[in-house]
Amino acid sequence: MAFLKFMLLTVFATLGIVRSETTTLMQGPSDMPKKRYTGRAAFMQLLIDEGVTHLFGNPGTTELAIMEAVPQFPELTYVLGLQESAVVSMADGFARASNKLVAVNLHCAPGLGHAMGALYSAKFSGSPLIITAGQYELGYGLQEPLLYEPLVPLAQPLVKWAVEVTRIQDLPRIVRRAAKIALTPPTGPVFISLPGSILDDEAELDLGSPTRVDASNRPSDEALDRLADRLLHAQHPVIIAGRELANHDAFSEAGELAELLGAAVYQEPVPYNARFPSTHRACMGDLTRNQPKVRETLQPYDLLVCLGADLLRMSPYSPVDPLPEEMPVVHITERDWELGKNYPTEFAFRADVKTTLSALLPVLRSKRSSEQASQASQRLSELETRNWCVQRDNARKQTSETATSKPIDPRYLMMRLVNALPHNAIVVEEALTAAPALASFLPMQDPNSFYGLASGGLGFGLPGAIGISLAQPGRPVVVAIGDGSAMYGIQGLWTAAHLRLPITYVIINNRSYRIIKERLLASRKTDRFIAMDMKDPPIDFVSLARGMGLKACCVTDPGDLDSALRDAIESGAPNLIEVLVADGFGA
Ligand SMILES: Cc1ncc(C[n+]2csc(CCOP(=O)(O)OP(=O)(O)O)c2C)c(N)n1
Ligand SMILES: [Mg+2]
Repeated sequence: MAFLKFMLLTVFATLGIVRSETTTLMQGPSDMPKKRYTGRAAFMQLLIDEGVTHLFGNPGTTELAIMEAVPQFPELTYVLGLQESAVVSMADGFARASNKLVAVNLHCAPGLGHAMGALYSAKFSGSPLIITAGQYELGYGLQEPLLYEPLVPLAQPLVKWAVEVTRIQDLPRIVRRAAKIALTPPTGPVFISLPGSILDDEAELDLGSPTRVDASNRPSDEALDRLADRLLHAQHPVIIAGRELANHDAFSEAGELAELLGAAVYQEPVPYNARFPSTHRACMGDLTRNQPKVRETLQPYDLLVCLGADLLRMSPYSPVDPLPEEMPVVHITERDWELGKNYPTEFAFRADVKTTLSALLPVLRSKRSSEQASQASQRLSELETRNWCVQRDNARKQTSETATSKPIDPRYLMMRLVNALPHNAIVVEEALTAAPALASFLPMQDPNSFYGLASGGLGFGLPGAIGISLAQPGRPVVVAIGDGSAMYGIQGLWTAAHLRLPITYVIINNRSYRIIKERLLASRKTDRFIAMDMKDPPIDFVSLARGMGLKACCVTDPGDLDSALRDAIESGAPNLIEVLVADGFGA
């Protein structure tokens, strides 16, 4: 029948009639070769077709159909996490370190519930995850069995799209659409609820093919021309370098922009990733999230260029606005939501930061007068007297004075940790009160050299490092993590050991939530610290790690740090080093 219709339409088309229908018939899904699939096999095949290589999960009864299919699809590696929050953090880490689509399979409502904090972080980082969860057979939920709750409304607030499959025939369209949505900037997680009856159903299906939206766009030549004039007329330009520079491998373009303009460069306040090479002579380091300090830092400048960054995303409230009054803003980002979100923006471009800079640089080079060039080079010479490298030298001198302090000074630990890193190491940071010291010693190098606590939601770092390691095989991963933070994702230790990943966990153990104490003292002027200590009993991280199959040791003497760190990193095996550090309040 289909053949007859095809022949007829071909004849009509030759005569110039119903041309579009013919095209539809030849290219449309209905006439593509169909094959018989179970829902579970179609789901797995669709993920593979979309380029997914890893499925992170934690199985239960409602996921058994998937678990039955897993061995038949060896192209897709199943990674087991022992709690759903850890599962999503691992997937988030993989996505952040690869920019690739990643799949997750969680256990119905309680599993998705466990994962919500990690899903918040994945949303914050814009990780392209297809999160799925098993659901009861369609209709059975009405009887309210154990573990039942509708899943779509649970996931909805934290994803770009949430849907339940209600017919096996929709599975290809849903997975294809989910992949397209997750990967189209602004990228982010999506959610699919998979009822058992769909996974066990069978049908003739055309799986279709992926759609990728080309988002490598740039402003028009005319707009770039105006932008170049604006930039060259600034007397004191400053650049905020953001995560998109790392995601799009645009460090050299951003570096050249800084050179041409003689602009200071600050890394954006959210430590998503490396953002900008620290050893560039215009790099002034991290902008911080202290509003008065940010305002004071930016005050001397007369033009703010926000490159692939969020415009001054802060954390705790302050009555002081971080952006100085009347500061003109140029903002280039692929995330249109960020443009003009909090501040009026003179030039707002929704564009790919690398494509845009590549087109802008030649315009700047040709337009820049010799006077502008000499002013830019004067500004660069001035920046070189106080840039990140100069600040690092000062921090090293100051910190060396604490070399023999006991308990170990956390800043000294950070200095030794950075010193022990091989050139290709990746650092994962969830270090809270030790984070500023780490930032002062650790040079951001290649775009994959660093991943920080971006969303503020604790629990990413420990399991996130597993996904990062899987996405960047061959690179040693070192995790600098607070004792409090480590406990939000501790189950990840087992997966790191199970997969024998080259990860060294450095637990900065001050036996407390030091940052919460400091904030209580600073903002509420009280030192009655309730529920901020983990001293009674103390947490024994060495036993925890050994209990989950990692090598582990505890360092109390600063003189033992170098050898412990080197041995652990060089072993190429999963390791944990617990370091007892000063708690900041005399112990
Ligand atoms: C999911 C989550 N729960 C609670 C918090 C609140 N919180 C922020 S920092 C912190 C303490 C972190 O302690 P630790 O990792 O030991 O670092 P330290 O402050 O001691 O340097 C807590 C509980 C949070 N940010 N996220
Ligand atoms: Mg602590």
